[in-house]
Amino acid sequence: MDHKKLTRFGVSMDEGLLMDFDQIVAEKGYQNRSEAVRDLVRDAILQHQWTDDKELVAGAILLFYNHHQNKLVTEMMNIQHDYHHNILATTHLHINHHNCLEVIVVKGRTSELRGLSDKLTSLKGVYFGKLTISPLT
Ligand code: NI
Repeated sequence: MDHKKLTRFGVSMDEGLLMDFDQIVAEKGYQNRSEAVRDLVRDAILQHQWTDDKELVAGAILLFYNHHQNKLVTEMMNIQHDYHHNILATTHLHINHHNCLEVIVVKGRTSELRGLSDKLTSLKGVYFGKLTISPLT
C-alpha cells in the first residue's frame, strides 16, 4: 500500500469536542489539526497491533516507588530476575530520600512484557508504573 499519497476525508464532531481538541493541538505545538490527527491515528494503529500477544516488541517500563516500603525492593528484584531474558537494561535513579525512579528497557512478546509490567506495577509501594512499547517491524 502506498502511504505517501495523501487522501482527504471529512470528520464531523460536536463543537465542544473540537474545541478541546484544538486546545491540545495548540498546546502540543502542532502546525494544524491534520498533523495532530495523523499522530492519533498512528497511535491507534500501534495500540491495535499491541493486542497481538505474540508480536515481538521493545520498550520501557517506568516505575516510581517508595523504596522504604517493606520487602518492595526484594520483590522487584525477584520478579526482574524471573524475566531476565526480557530485560535489556535497568536504570535506577534516587529521586529523593524516599522515592526512586526506575526505567527498565525490555524486549520480547507483548504478553510477556505486559506480565512483567503488571507484576511490578501492582506491588505495594509503587505509586506509578507504565509500560510503553513499540513494534519492531
Ligand atoms: Ni533509589
